[in-house]
Amino acid sequence: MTVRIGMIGPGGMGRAHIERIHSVISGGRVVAVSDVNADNARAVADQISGTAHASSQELIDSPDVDAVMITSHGPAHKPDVIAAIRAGKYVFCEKPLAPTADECVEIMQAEQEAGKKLVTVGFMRRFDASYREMKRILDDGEVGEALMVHCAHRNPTVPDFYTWDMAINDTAIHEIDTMRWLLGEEFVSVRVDKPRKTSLRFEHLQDPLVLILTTESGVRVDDEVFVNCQYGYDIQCELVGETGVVRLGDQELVQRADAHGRRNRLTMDHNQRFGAAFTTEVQEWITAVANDRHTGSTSWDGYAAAVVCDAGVQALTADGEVAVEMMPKPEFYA
Ligand code: NAD
Ligand code: ISE
Repeated sequence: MTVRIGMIGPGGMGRAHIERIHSVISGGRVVAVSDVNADNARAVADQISGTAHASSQELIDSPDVDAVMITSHGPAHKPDVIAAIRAGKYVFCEKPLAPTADECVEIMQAEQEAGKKLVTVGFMRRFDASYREMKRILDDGEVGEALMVHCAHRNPTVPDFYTWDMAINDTAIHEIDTMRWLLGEEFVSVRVDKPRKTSLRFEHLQDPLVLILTTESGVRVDDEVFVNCQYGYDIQCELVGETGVVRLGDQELVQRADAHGRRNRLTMDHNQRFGAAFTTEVQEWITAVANDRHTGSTSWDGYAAAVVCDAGVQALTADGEVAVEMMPKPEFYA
């Protein structure tokens, strides 16, 4: 069976997913698209010999669409995720599930009313081979109990529509989700430290910043977010355990040695750095949909990340720590 996918918002991320689905991944095909930018929908539909729908709802209701991928901007996600749930269709939604925890609660309510887990959130780092090996080492007790994790999330530059809160709910959300998954526990507080700002980008941003997060058991996670670092897409993570330390290898690209020295080529964006993780993530989703199963991060994970982000955004303007107030996990997501 080929899973016929309808994609809402085929911009940069969506087109990269289409490329993967049509050239590397098996079992699925993007057959329909919609976009607030109708010209974009038409152009992508022509490229894939598919249908351009006039609205998200029309795409979701189409009998030719088995499952939905949402790759529009975060603030646009909620109504389309809920419409897909109400149509009884599996839906893969790029992160964030929605920009605030309240919106994620509405999505969880709709999903529980449907009585079936239909929503997968695109937290692709859970599928990255290096993070998976780090988790195996921790879970097998090879470095003892986790005490601290040092993370860095650096982008070369961001566009001018990137607002100050996006450092948390668009960028740091990746570490927030990955650390919840890696450590297997929730965060209870967050603080934001604000170092000297880079002069190389927009005045409205606090760039860089450092999130200091604490988990239920007291593990301390620091996350440097620096989205105008100029030199590359540089993702770092070092977990300090009671008996050892494990850190991510440096990038996915080759190391080179020549007359100029020994050096790495750096990845420059998420598609280069996490290309293999995206492929595994989307392949697993398509295979699961074909077998009428849920896979990957749930709406609860989308909600939990959003609660921490909400507290993080508050911490941007607060002095000291902000508590993370999470609702009890519904049995449905246990
Ligand atoms: P983009 O601007 O390139 O594409 C977004 C597309 O959505 C555009 O074509 C836009 O016209 C369309 N759109 C906006 N509002 C819409 C609406 N209400 N209905 C239909 N279409 C709408 O953005 P992008 O960089 O591709 O990001 C898209 C999503 O992917 C975001 O949620 C972003 O956070 C996520 N993303 C994830 C990663 C990752 O590493 N996992 C990386 C980049 C982006
Ligand atoms: C973007 O939306 C992503 O998800 C990237 O992975 C991240 O590095 C970037 O900061 C975000 O804006």
